[in-house]
Amino acid sequence: MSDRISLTDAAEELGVHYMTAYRYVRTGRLPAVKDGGQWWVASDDIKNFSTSDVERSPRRDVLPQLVERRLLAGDENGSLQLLLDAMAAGASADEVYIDLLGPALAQIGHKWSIGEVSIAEEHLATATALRVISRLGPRVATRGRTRGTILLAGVSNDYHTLPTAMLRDLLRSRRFEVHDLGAHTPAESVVDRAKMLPDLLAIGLAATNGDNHEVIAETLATIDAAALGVPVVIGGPGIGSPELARSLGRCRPTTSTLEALDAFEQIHESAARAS
Ligand code: B12
Repeated sequence: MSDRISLTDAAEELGVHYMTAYRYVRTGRLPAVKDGGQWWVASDDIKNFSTSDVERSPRRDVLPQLVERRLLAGDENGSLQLLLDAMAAGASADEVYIDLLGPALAQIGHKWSIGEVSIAEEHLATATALRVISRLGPRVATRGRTRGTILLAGVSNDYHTLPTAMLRDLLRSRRFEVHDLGAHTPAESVVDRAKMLPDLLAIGLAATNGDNHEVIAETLATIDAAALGVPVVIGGPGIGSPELARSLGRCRPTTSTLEALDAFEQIHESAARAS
């Protein structure tokens, strides 16, 4: 068992400011234990750290793994710091949400589905992710005159909250006003809210749960019957395929986050042309 030194001495050995070394610890890059109100680092970990540049400024490809670890540890500040560091290093909002946070959650989901991660761990990670994006959202939103309103909701009987919350932030970074009704929203409530939005451009439905096609069909039929005059974009792993989604009702299916963002941009353009 290698001996340990205080984080203050570790910072000196690494040639960085104490706060930088503390950030390495908080973001899970430098293993450390807190004992007697003080952080302690094993000498071996310092040796490994000083030789590997990966830990100092993690390459983009290992970041989802680091984010996954912080989320599973319930470490809100550490997860957020990793994403803010990536933005400081030039990552766009799209890259942070689509290439870092998305894959981290998908990996947690995969490990959960094969029993490597418990329901409690998945719940902790999800709750932490929700708090992280609630702090990240205001930083990626773009100020200025909005380009119209988009109403987002998760279809009924689907308890996945993050898909609309993540897309909401990316749409706000494109200066759209977004109303996110969250998971498990009855179709009637989507219609009620839509009727209250004068400059409504489109409705966006998230379908994550796999075996929910009947509810999707009912939701699309209810919205269609309300004749709101705006397109309905629907996406997520729960739609199966675009063909299947179209067979369920009048909608514009999207199979990825970027495709969804493009769909709303095109809808905005055609509305601008029509006005
Ligand atoms: C967290 C989670 C849960 C949590 C949700 C808690 C919460 N508050 O959100 C809970 C515990 C409730 C849950 C329950 C279940 N879950 Co779950 N869940 C997950 C997990 C780990 C993360 C989901 C998430 O939020 N991802 C966020 C982003 C990353 O998801 P995303 O789909 O990529 O979102 C993007 C797309 O929707 C895209 N998009 C594309 N086009 C469009 C269009 C619009 C309009 C919008 C808004 C978005 C959009 O934009 C989004 C943002 O980037 C996933 C794993 C995964 N792969 O994502 C499993 C996962 C989605 N769950 C799964 C399953 C099977 C279930 C359960 C059925 C398990 C069970 N047996 O009980 C239940 C279903 C409960 C229900 N009725 O909904 C499967 C779904 C497989 C499938 N499609 O059939 C997954 C993939 C796990 C797995 N690998 O098996 N789950």
